[in-house]
Order: sequence, then structure tokens, then C-alpha cells
Amino acid sequence: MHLYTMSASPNGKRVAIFMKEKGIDIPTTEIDLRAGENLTEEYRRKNPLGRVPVLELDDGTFLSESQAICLYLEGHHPTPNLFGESVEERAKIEMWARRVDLNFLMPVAQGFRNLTGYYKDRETCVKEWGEVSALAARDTAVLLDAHLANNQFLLGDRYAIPDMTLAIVMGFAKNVGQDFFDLPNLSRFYAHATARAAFQ
Ligand SMILES: N[C@@H](CCC(=O)N[C@@H](CS)C(=O)NCC(=O)O)C(=O)O
Repeated sequence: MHLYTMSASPNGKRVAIFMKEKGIDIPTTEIDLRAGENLTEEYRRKNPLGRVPVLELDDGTFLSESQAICLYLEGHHPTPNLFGESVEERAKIEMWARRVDLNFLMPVAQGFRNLTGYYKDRETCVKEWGEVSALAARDTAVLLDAHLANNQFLLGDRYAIPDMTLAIVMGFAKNVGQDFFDLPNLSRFYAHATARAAFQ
């Protein structure tokens, strides 16, 4: 296997921290996103969307989408379990994973992309969309903060992949002008999640 990623990017971090949870080490090529190494014809043969991370499997096929990569790794390295054991638990983890991805990660990412101009060499930045997205992320953060008032993690006392994503996105957002640390329960959650060895 071979991993193509930018480990410091949010989705790169998802796979990097997940691998640390599992104690997995995979030969890795760092892709310089700022320099557009992900936009070359050669890279797009691995992922036509031109995004990181991508995992090259031993049969030469390519897997992209960070959560799909994590799911693949979980299948081969089941401990610790981060995707759920029972049908009910798996469904609840999927529910939270989709909520965090669609309603938090995506608007934070849209805020970042449209307000900072980081990728202005490759896409049109719409300031108003960035602002609307940042507000949408804030709305979700308030809902999550209320949920976490009575829950240590999203599923109660059970840490799972959506918790990892939530903590990664909170840390990323703070560095790009979207700060959710005034929300006390989210802030406490972040401290717990990032105290895990995989985050060090
Ligand atoms: N849904 C994809 C998103 C991948 C993604 O957007 N990756 C970003 C880094 S976090 C990227 O490659 N950006 C480069 C670009 O937009 O040119 C996943 O989960 O892997």
C-alpha cells in the first residue's frame, strides 16, 4: 500500500490520526497542495477529483475519500473499533459521521476556501458564500455543544470516527478565523478527544 496525502490538511489528518489509533504505518508521499501537485494529470489518474488523501492498494487500484480509506483500514486492523460493533452502533456512528461531515466539516471548508483565497488559483472564491458557510458551521457547532452538555462524546461515552473528525475540524477552523472554543461543551469535548495518544 502507498498513501498520497498532505498530512497537515484536515482530510489528511483524518487518515493520519486514524492510522495512529490503529498503530499502522504506510509508506507515504506528501503532496504539496499549494503548489498544485494534486492537479497534475499523473495525480488525477489516482483521483480524478484531484484531492488528497488517496490510498494505493496492493493490487494497484486507488481508494480516495478519507472516510472510505479509514473504513478500509478498519477492516484490516479492527482494533480499536472506531466504526461500530453492533448494527445499531454502526448506524448511529454513520448518522453522526454524516452530520459532522455535511453540516460542520463542509461549511467550515467552504468558509475556508471562499474567505481565505487559499485555492484562488484554481476556483472562484465567493466571499458571501464563505460568510454564509461560516455562519452555518456556527449553527451546527451550537447544536453539537447542546448535545455534548450531557455526552462526553457524540455517542455518549464511546469514542468513534465522527469524534475524531469533529476534533480535527475544530482545530483546523481555529486556525482559519472560525473559532468554536467559546462553546464550553464543545471545548471540553475537544480537550478529551485530542488528549488521545493518536492526536499527539
Ligand atoms: N471528501 C474528500 C475531500 C478531500 C479534500 O477536499 N481534500 C482537500 C484537503 S483537506 C484537498 O485535496 N484540497 C486540494 C484542492 O482543493 O485543490 C475526503 O474526505 O477525502
